Amino acid sequence: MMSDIAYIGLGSNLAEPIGQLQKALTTIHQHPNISIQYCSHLYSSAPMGPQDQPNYVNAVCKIVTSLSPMELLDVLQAIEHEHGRERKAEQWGPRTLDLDMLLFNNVSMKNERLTLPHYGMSEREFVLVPLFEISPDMIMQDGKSLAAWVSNCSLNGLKRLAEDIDYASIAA
Ligand code: PH2
Ligand code: MG
Ligand code: MG
Repeated sequence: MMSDIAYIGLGSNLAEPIGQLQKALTTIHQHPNISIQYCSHLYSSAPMGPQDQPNYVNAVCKIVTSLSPMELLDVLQAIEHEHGRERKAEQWGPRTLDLDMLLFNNVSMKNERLTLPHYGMSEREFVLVPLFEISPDMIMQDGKSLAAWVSNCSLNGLKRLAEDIDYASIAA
């Protein structure tokens, strides 16, 4: 039964970012134990971290799954790897594809591979705004509304892109 709910943040700033996200969503949805329920619009965001890298394309999707958090992490990292992601020493450097597990039900956990909820969410406009688009009524782990988190976060020039995800090809 796919009854657990998770939110995934997608990001790319190399090698045709929109195509990277489109392809990643298709691959995620093809997994027998994962189904994509909604995806936000695509956003262009200024790089967090080193500034000498291209802008990112970011989005957030909501999935249902029968996988555990660690199994889901394995799947997401395998997909990053298939997309030519190289793990580099530089923190927050450019990447072809980043898939971050933001939330998994109401699970709170921390080990050397995974922290839930994702540790950086509250300061990242490129996570909060797309998340708000697909789950406007969400209450966060500190008891505040997602709407309050969004209004406390600097938007840093975040822009919704005109291009949309092609849902027909995800579900094909
Ligand atoms: N991801 C990073 C580093 N910096 N900046 C933006 N705007 N969007 C990202 O997804 C992003 C980033 C490392 O995961
Ligand atoms: Mg990330
Ligand atoms: Mg990551």
